[in-house]
Formats: sequence, structure tokens, C-alpha cells
Amino acid sequence: MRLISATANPDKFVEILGLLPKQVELVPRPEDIPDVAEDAEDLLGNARLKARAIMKATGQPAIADDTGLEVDALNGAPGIHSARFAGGSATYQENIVKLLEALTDIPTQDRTARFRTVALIAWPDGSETIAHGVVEGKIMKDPVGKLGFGYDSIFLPNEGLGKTFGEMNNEEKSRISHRGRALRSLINKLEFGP
Ligand code: ITT
Repeated sequence: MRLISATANPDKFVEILGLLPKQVELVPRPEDIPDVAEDAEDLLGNARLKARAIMKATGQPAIADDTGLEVDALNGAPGIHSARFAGGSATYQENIVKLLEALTDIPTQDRTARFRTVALIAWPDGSETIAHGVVEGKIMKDPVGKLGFGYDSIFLPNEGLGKTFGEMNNEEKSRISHRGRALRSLINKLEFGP
């Protein structure tokens, strides 16, 4: 099976590639496809916008993931605005600085948060396959670890034996991560030939 990746984020592409079984050939998003405006109300809506745009542009099944970091002390922010928390073209580092500043006075026990992913395949016949994944954790007071991407260095998963995602390689992270869970659930819904 051939799936076109809808993500324009190379860090996400590498994680998704590592999660798919050998029966699936993941093709990078063609570079000539323009940016897709992610202006839906929720993760599912944005995943759908991305996957459908790439499916329509290529005529092939396309896979998208939309992910948000929900911080309880900020009433669920940055959520669907995670990529642009510190502004339209914010870097990972600028987003982290803004988030840590927003949580300056919040004590450890109240720094609870979760990553949530919706993964979606848009098929050329108009149908969809959808799956969800969540990982619970806490926001650190300072970044720890240089692996991963995005907010990984400040996210301490409850199941991570004391390591942040920034201290885990892709395999360790994917075992418990939002994206790992969503992609495994998505794959379980697909039917492969012998
Ligand atoms: P595409 O929409 O092109 O796939 P994106 O980077 O905009 O790429 P999302 O909207 O899903 O992807 O993610 C929003 C942001 O959330 C992303 O830019 C990162 O800063 C952060 N993020 C997503 N997944 C993450 C992960 O596994 N670990 C840490 N941060 C993550």
C-alpha cells in the first residue's frame, strides 16, 4: 500500500515512517503542493483538511496527523495552536520560551498536560480512516534533553521512567507517545493482503 504523507514537518515524517509496517510505502509530501491553511476548529478538522488536500492534489491516499499540546493550567492551550503559539512563524524554541513564561508561577503538581494526536487517512473514494492517541504528563520548569522536536524537551510523560521526550530516541518515544498510539490504532484498522 502506498500512502502520501501530508505533513510538511520533516520531524513528524521521520516518526511516522518509523511507525508504519513494511506493507506501507510512505511517500514524502510533494514539494510543489502549497501550504494547507489549518483553520478548522479542532484536531480532527485540521487532520482532515491536510489529508484531503494532499489526496486531491495527488489522486492517491494521503495520511495526516494533527497534534496539540494541552496544558491544564492554561485551560488547554496551546492545543490546536501549538505550532504558532509564539506567533505565525515561531520556532520550536520560541514556543517553548513562551510556554515556560506562561507557567512561571505554576507549581509542579499543577503543570499537568497531554499531547493529543488525530491521525487520518483520506482515500480517493472519499472515505476516511481515523484514529486518536493521547499521552499524559507534566511540563518541566526548564528544557531537558536534545532529542525529538517541538515541545519534547519540556514534556515529562507519566510513563517515561523520569525521562522527558527530549531524552528519548524515536523508538522509546513512539512506544508511549500520542503519535505512536494514534498510528498503531490507525494501522489496526487497515486491512493488508497476505
Ligand atoms: P504539519 O501540519 O505539516 O503536519 P505541524 O508542525 O504544523 O506540521 P501539527 O500542527 O500537528 O504539525 O503540530 C503542531 C506543533 O505541535 C508542532 O509544530 C510542534 O511544535 C508540536 N508537536 C507536534 N507533535 C509533537 C511531538 O511529537 N513532540 C513535540 N512537539 C510536537
